[in-house]
Amino acid sequence: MNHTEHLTRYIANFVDELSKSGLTDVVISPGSRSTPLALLFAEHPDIGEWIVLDERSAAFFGLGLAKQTKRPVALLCSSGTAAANYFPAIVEAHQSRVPLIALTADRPHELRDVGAPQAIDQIKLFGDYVKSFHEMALPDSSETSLSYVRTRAARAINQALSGNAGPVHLNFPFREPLIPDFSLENLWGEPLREPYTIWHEGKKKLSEEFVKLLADKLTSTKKGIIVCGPQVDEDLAEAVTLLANAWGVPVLADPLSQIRTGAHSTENIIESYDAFLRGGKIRSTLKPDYILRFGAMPVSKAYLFYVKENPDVTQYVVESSAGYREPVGNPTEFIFADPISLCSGLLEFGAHLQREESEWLALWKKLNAIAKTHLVKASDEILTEGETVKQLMEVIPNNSSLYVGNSMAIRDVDTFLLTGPKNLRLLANRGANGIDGMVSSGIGAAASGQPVTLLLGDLSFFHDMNGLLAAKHYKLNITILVVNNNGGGIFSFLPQAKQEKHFEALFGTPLNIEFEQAINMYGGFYHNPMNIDELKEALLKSYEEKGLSIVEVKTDRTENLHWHRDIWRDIEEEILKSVID
Ligand SMILES: Cc1ncc(C[n+]2csc(CCOP(=O)(O)OP(=O)(O)O)c2C)c(N)n1
Ligand SMILES: [Mg+2]
Repeated sequence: MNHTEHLTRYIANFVDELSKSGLTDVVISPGSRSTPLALLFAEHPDIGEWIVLDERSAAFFGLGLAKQTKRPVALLCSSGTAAANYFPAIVEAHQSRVPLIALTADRPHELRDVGAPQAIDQIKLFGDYVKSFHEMALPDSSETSLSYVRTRAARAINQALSGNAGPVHLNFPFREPLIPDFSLENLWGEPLREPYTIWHEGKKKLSEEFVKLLADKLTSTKKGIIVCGPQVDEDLAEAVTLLANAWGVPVLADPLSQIRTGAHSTENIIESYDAFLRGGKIRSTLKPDYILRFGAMPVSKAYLFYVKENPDVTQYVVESSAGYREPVGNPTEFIFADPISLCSGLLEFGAHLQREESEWLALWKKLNAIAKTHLVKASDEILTEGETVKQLMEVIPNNSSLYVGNSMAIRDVDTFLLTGPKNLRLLANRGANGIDGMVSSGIGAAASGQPVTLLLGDLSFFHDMNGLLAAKHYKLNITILVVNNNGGGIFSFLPQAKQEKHFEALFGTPLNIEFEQAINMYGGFYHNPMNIDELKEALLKSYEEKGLSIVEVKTDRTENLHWHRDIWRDIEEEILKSVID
């Protein structure tokens, strides 16, 4: 057997096993060393490929697609700095538990560390940010090698998905020539063969005895709270709200919890806690007996203060597999169990205890109602940042996804995503909170074919304008709402804002550029609404348009700061006057 046949059979078996293990999408960046994988991916009938030139953008595109589809996505690039450009998305995938399979091509071993072109040390390039790294053997098509390469493909998918999902990295050394031979008989191996390796993994469950003990303990107190932080399982909403309703406790729901909106009961959901927990006196009045949290730590800083101020309150943090997501440092009981089964177990054992609405629950609901009244108060015609997000929530289509950028975007969504029946999926890169890769992530999510709106700030948009190319290239439908306050608006809320001499240069960092020209370059529709009616109209139009639509709202950072502070002050004043004294 010659070199080409060894190479072809080895890589064809690898690609085929990825497909048999559930891989449907690969994001490929062009390069020579990765040729065998690129060509065989392109040739495989059941794997779709997305070609994205810039590897940094390609990896975020894959991340967005994997987040939206909840399926693993493979990334393929050439050797050298190409691979290093995957790093930010790998970090985000690790921290937000997204299954990515990074496949990097490499020089063969004799060309490493000898001054060969485009050669860097790719061994364990992503350090501990991947769940596993494996240096693949050189291509060979002996039976042993084909069984090895299939096993490695299946293991990569399993490792990416099992427990807390995350990225894995396989590094492929290739010798030239790199072109496979598609004409080989049985290119993909035995056509009807089952997957090479199959895993069966169960959900974690605690003993009935423990669940009963926990239910007894929690229902023996009156002032519990359930908190739902960022998490992706849509089915949790039903289970957790049934429990909260039965126990008569409030559910503080983060915007990324998938619990604020939907067909489940939202009567005990508190969504405006970020606004009213800003007041120190209000926080101290709301001392809970316990906190039962599902998902990651919520976005809200006010909630973080609230937890910090109650170090003596037992926190129960539920993780479906494992993890330590308790940044406050309070004593915590971690519960590693499937959240939905845990809710139904707790409900079964503790259902008899609470029925009528407690004063505790009524108080939370009252504060929530006051905060909401201020937040939804009809404003004048000025298109503030808050108003922009509020309007978006009104017109965003049912059964669609909202990908939210970091900085003020996620905070404004925290404020304005109010409970309601709309079926929305909320996505964000909150693993590492980067302002990088947001355009690519949103467009990657749109590559699933489902409708996506991306909301982000101007610096985040600028940071990843390269990402727009994929939308043009693949004619993907996406609405991108850019809140352009000409700089980093979030910094105006921080103590740095008082450093007037250096603030604009170091933190405000205005771009002073016209995005419209860039959008024309990528063939996008462009809207620049000047008031609330125009914004609504522009958004509705963007949902009708086929392809890339950008709605740019120009706002003012200082005005935004005052607007937020005024509302928070009004909410606190009213609560202190009418509810808590
Ligand atoms: C990759 C990366 N670089 C820098 C930061 C620090 N950072 C946080 S918010 C922010 C400004 C974001 O500005 P913009 O996207 O316009 O949002 P705004 O604050 O105006 O809402 C920066 C630079 C970060 N989070 N990630
Ligand atoms: Mg900005």
